[in-house]
Amino acid sequence: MKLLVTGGAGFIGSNFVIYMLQQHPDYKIMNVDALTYAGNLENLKSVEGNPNYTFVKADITDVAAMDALIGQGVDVVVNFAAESHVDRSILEPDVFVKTNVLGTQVLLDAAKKYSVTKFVQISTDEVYGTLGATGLFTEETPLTPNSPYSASKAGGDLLVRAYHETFGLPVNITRCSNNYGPYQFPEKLIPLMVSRALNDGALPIYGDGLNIRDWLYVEDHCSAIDLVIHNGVIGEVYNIGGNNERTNMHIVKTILEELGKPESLITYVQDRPGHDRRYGIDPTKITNELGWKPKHTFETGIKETIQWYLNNKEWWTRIQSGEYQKYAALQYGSR
Ligand code: NAD
Ligand code: TDX
Repeated sequence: MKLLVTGGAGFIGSNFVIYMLQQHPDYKIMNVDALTYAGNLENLKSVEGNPNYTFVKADITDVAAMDALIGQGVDVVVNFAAESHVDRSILEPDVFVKTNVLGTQVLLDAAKKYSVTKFVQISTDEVYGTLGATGLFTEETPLTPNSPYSASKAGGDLLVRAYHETFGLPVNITRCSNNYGPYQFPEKLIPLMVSRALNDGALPIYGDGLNIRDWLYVEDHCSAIDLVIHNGVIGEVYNIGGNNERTNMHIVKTILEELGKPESLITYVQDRPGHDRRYGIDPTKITNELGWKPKHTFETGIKETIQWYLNNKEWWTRIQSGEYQKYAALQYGSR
């Protein structure tokens, strides 16, 4: 099988490339990534030189480049490439629409032209909007995105659906909850808090800290996508989540405890505009229909993750010293 993975130099994409080369050593994997601030080829050092792995630097909005790549006998396209950070989407929504909506459509056109056997769109639970105190997101929950990021992801999802309905393109859409694990860019909650705590910096909690996210260890996400590629029923959406709802405050206190740092580092800052209160995924469909089961509990996953950031300080220190500085200054000021 020949897979085109887009955004494979990012957090989940690079974990997925590594996972797939381990699980399916005979598959050919082509990774296309524009290497934005979030793309980092260092994540893929362990697979460099593998004859079944190739990397191409290109933008998914580039029609000619995507045509040339997918025209090389690609069987399955897995689309991870996206602008992925909610806070950045509030600062500059335009690039989110470009990559997440237009980029998806460019890929869909090439996938249709070359009749790929499947197009898998990696989406997010954020397209469902926010939950109150009760209930869970199912695949039937209406899309009511609240941020420019989630609206752009919903736009991409709707195009994927439309290419299936209109042109018969064989597609699946996966919508997962918050991922955590190795190689996550230190702008997202867990790596941000670990890296700031290690430097004895302030830990910025938005609002009251009681917003809830449903955490999924990245490797468990990868195993779910692998199942969807092989066994997902064409045209279907699959929600992926590990039943790990936690408040942000719980996450931050766990990190502080694990690192032996004081709670006095916690700093309440202005809330994120449009901040979704609670996400919670109902994974019944993928569990019952595809037999997916996560391997990690949150308690083991978070410990392994914190340990990874402790062991790989150079990785995140290098990232934080580059382009990231400009964003951090805008988002967090001098704190
Ligand atoms: P990430 O920001 O770490 O990585 C995104 C990758 O896409 C980067 O390597 C970047 O260089 C690349 N990219 C961006 N724009 C591109 C373009 N125009 N052309 C080609 N490449 C481009 O993101 P992530 O956290 O790994 O998320 C991957 C996917 O999973 C995204 O589609 C995201 O919406 C989705 N998702 C993420 C989470 C999460 O918790 N991280 C949860 C649910 C869904
Ligand atoms: O400094 C912070 N302080 C804070 O309180 C940051 C960065 C976040 N938060 C809060 C906001 C959220 O309630 O922590 C929670 C998690 O924030 P993020 O890590 O930014 O993730 P989230 O907004 O939930 O979105 C993530 O999960 C769904 C990914 O970034 C998306 O790509 C994915 O679709």
